[in-house]
Amino acid sequence: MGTAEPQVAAATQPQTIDGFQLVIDALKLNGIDTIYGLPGIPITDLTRRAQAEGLRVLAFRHEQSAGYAASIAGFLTQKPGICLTVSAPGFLNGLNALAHATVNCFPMILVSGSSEREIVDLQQGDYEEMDQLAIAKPVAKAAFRVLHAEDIGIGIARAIRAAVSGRPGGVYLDLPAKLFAQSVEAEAGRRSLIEVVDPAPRQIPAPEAVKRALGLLKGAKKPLIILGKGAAYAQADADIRALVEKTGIPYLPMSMAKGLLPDSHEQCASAARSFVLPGADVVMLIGARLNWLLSHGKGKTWGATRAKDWGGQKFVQVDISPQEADSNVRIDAPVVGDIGSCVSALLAGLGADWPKPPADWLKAVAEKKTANVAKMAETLAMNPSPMNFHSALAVVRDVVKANPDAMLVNEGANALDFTRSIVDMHKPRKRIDVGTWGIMGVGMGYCVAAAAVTKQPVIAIEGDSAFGFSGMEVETICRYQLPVCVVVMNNNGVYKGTDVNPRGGDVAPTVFVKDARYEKLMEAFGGVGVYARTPGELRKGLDDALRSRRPTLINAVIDETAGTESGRITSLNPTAGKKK
Ligand code: ADP
Ligand code: TZD
Ligand code: MG
Repeated sequence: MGTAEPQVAAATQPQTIDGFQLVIDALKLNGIDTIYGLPGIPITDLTRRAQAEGLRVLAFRHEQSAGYAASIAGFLTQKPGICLTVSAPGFLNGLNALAHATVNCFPMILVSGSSEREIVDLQQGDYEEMDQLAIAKPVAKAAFRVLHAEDIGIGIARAIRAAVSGRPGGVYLDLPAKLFAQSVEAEAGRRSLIEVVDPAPRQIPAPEAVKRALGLLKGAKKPLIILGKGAAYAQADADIRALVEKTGIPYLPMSMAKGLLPDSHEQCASAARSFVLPGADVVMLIGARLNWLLSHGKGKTWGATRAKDWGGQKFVQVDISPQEADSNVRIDAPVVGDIGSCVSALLAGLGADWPKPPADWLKAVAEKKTANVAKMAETLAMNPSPMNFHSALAVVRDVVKANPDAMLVNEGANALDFTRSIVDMHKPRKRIDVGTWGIMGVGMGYCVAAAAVTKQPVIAIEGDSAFGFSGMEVETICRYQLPVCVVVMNNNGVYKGTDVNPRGGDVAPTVFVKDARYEKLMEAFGGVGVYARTPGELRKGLDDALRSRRPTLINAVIDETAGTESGRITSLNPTAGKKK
């Protein structure tokens, strides 16, 4: 008899939903399936409950790696990568990645728990007290804070739109601890969530802008196309290839645009870079900025006599940001819109009788390319002992060719520059690297995200210094049993291992412990360690790793004298008396 009463009471009790659940539901509603993060107050339960609700929660050893993972997941998927951190110190550890995402135009949302607003704002000394929103703003594309559970849906919708629409970037979302425990009536809570409709709307270029660009290209005697990582991000691969092939114009891929068309393509001018940049008269940039990586469109690289002078090329720039044009030199034909729409409009405008570029230009580019490829082949064929960057990377080049679906992660100085020029890419979005800032530390975070997102094997070519920034994440790689093979190009230091402290005592600042056994780090967590002193040993290690898909670290012993200061950008080092 008495049992009926409590049931009636339960039925009339309003059902509620808490802040934790609303965050999870909002993410799921928007197709987010993975969180990259590191638990702790106040978000530990969020990580647990997200996992229990079927989201993949990948927990890292340092928030910076989780952030880099989220940023590159954004690049690969066109959905915001989510990085979840605790307050103040965890937030700050993630901040570098947020800035990296913004600078590189990768969509990412850094979600951080934060402390009590009332105490933070009065600076009364709360646990991990910090005004995180204010600190995130200058490095984020947008930053939001949610104070009430009923606004979680709006907060997440705004963050998603800000991250992926227009020029993508890093967004900060501040979730104060109190929010998670707040409850709202379940039905109202559910109605407050937003499934974002068309988060990255197409932006169609103006017809007259397309016409202007085509007119300029048509009149060119020595045209060149430069593809950047914006073009890779856009996933308009077939149309980009068609545009390049139908115009017959030689093209240069920027680092992360390698493979958009296979590097072996006959129109690829990578091997003639220092010939085509100064030689071209009309250059079409597609998703590439004229920043330092392209010498700002000025100076000797572009055929000018003095460093600050413009080279005289005319530029077409295809970009989603209307403010990008004229940032460094005059852009004669800006085409503003999303790359998919722009490239398809350009293609449509080519018509049936588009003339190929003048034969003497194509011949000159081809000759330069053949000569440089032959020179490089000679260097690559040498087999010095100890190995140098070339003999080791000749092996990597062959392995990547045999495994074109594998992801290639790359960071370091010489380890970066030589890999970029020696290892051909065969498919789009397979190469991910240090990006616009030339940042060290992205490596292991990228490996985890690349494996999680693509399910393909990952090969990471890492300078020994670069690897050190995120080396502890080999535990993360082992924990999730990811098919990642890390190759540490071990030359005993930053650029080289040969510097000497003229005063004796401490070793030079660029030098590490000699012959460090990095492979044992992987073994410590159950992965495979390989010590490779010859190209044959390196080849075997890579082949075994790709076959077994077991976490592997190959310690590739490289001649410690082989590198150069700062790799290919020695000239950026300030030196006394140098005029810039
Ligand atoms: P890279 O370093 O490869 O030269 P950048 O990062 O300098 O490339 O340039 C990428 C450019 O691509 C940015 O200016 C960005 O605004 C643009 N971009 C990114 N995504 C898109 C897109 N979907 N459509 C058009 N432009 C885009
Ligand atoms: N810190 C961060 C976050 N990013 C950086 N780019 C640097 C420092 C400076 N830096 C470079 O630009 S490359 C590099 C550093 C420290 C490491 C180069 O050494 P490596 O590569 O072992 O990774 P190589 O093959 O020895 O040149
Ligand atoms: Mg090194």
